[in-house]
Amino acid sequence: MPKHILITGATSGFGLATARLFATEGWHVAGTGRRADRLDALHQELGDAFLPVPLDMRDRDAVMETLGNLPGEWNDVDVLLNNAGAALGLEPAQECSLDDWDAMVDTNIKGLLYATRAVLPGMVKRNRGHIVMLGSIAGNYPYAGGNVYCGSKAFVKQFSLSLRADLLGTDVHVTNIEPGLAESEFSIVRFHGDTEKAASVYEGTSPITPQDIAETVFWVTHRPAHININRVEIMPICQSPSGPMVRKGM
Ligand code: NDP
Ligand code: 8X3
Repeated sequence: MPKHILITGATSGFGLATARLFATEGWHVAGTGRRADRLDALHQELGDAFLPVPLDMRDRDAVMETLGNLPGEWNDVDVLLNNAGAALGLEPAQECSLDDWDAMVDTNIKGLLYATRAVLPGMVKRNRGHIVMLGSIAGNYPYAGGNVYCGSKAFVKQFSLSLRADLLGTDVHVTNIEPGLAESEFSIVRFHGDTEKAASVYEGTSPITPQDIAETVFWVTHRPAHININRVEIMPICQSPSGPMVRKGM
């Protein structure tokens, strides 16, 4: 009997690479995304091992109804990968678009909460399962222009740890994966479709790849059942944490 992973945001980047890896390893993969054409293409590629679930994670009723009632065996979710998310804009807070802020809060925080709430009761009832979050180093280290994105990922980190506390006494696992610089469509989305600006982020670097993250998701979900990987922070070797900034001449 194949195991089941539900991946939010399977149309691109980390989610897409994870869908491919888990399907190759014999898992059944349900994947959400707003771009139904990409979900259909993945369905063509992976066949019956893939269930396309077109969904906007910001739509609370649709997420609760759809992810809480997946068809047949698909509803016994072994792993939920809370991956759908975005950074929008890199302006200082006083110049940011409120629409961008709303979209980040609604997707990175609220969408993740809805998916978790939809799937968690079944996991607790079955007394098995694993919720894997795509947090970020942005939840650990602030940077200029990161404002709400950093805040949303700090929320994901603390929510993951709090879930562990709520789930104590069950065999449901929770892990927050916290990548640094990684190349996907992330920066194209951040810069609202400006592909040149997005490419410049990765120029002269060897960033994390979506495959690296897929392998990390696979690793954390294949540890012995008696342990829980709470957090995994990953950077490319060309990146390091930096300390607080100093303004001189004041
Ligand atoms: P991509 O932009 O390549 O992929 C984002 C995915 O999220 C897409 O499948 C997209 O699907 C989905 N998504 C976004 N908004 C919604 C929504 N409202 N409803 C449903 N799906 C949505 O980025 P990454 O793969 O890089 O990002 C994946 C996660 O990893 C995000 O949470 C991101 O914050 C995090 N992350 C990324 C890093 C990076 O540097 N790339 C580093 C650290 C963390 P669609 O557009 O079809 O709806
Ligand atoms: C993505 C990594 O540093 O661009 O979460 O915020 S960063």
